[in-house]
Amino acid sequence: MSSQPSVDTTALRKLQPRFSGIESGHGACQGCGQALAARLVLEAAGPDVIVANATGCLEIFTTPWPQSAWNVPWIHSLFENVAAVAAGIEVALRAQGRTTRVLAFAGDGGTFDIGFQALSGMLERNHDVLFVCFDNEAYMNTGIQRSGSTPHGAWTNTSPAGRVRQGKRHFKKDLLTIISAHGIPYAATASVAYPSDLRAKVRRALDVSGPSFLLLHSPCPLGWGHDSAQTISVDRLAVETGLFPILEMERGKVVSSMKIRNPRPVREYALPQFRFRHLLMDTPEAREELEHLQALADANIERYDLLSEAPGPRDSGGADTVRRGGSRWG
Ligand SMILES: Cc1ncc(C[n+]2csc(CCOP(=O)(O)OP(=O)(O)O)c2C)c(N)n1
Ligand code: SF4
Ligand SMILES: [Mg+2]
Repeated sequence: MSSQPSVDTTALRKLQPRFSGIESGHGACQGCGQALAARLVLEAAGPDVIVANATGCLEIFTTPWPQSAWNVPWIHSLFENVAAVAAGIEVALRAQGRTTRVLAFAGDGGTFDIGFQALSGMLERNHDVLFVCFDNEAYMNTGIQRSGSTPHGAWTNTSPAGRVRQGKRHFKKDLLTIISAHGIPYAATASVAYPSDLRAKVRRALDVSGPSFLLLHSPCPLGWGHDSAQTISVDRLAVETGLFPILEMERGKVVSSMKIRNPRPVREYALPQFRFRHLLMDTPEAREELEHLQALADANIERYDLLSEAPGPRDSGGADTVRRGGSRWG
């Protein structure tokens, strides 16, 4: 009989998160960035919250009737009105003198596109709600259709790649700038590849009084076509290429950014993903589109002054990342 290594379960338990807002056993795909992202947001927000959740993958995979993976009060809204539902909850809680915080969760389709009108109204009316957009850059729940957030050149079922066109023809909508034009107290971007940064931003957003917004890059192995074990490494590359800048804004002004110590070419980001596979072919059209994507990444780096040679407390080459074994939860 082989001897088993002894496991100190008490020590292991101490390494587990203090509060888990979403239980395991839900139906997300393996390696789903959104499932990890939602867990991290709730870990930071704590139990005294109410979540309003727009239709989309997160809502579907956590609530197959009659089960629920949520450990917090949770309500499913329509695809388009989660911000209005959250605003109503916030007003009711305020009228009751309660301090419970309200979170609105939506995908990129429910934020950039169909839910934008309700979101803009919620920000303009100054509701004390944290709106989190889980950005997986397409309408995943209904079978990978392009959204306003899908990056230029990416394949989806409604932005096909072939002889006539090379994936999506339009740019990813610059939502953060549109949000910041509302002059809200706090808006930020974050990535599941940098969990400490992500959790700190959730706490910061909940500390401010008034509306706050978090754009959370959340890889989708099914829709992006990467291996489910590569979710974190792919999202690190989204940051390290400059394609997804990590920023904080207060009242419309950028107040901090995650510096890139070792910028990577977009080819490296595209390589593990099916949705960019056509851009790596040896044709003039593919080369041109890849150059275009690189130019977009370079423009972000320049616009937000993202390059840094020195290691800093918040740089993309730092230690803040998810590691196998979960030893960094705390
Ligand atoms: C008014 C309306 N139109 C279309 C749908 C169908 N629908 C449900 S979820 C979804 C896609 C959601 O995409 P996104 O918000 O990006 O979330 P994801 O599934 O990618 O996480 C669509 C089109 C709907 N429920 N309601
Ligand atoms: S389709 Fe994508 S977003 Fe939806 S559960 Fe699967 S990995 Fe997650
Ligand atoms: Mg989506």
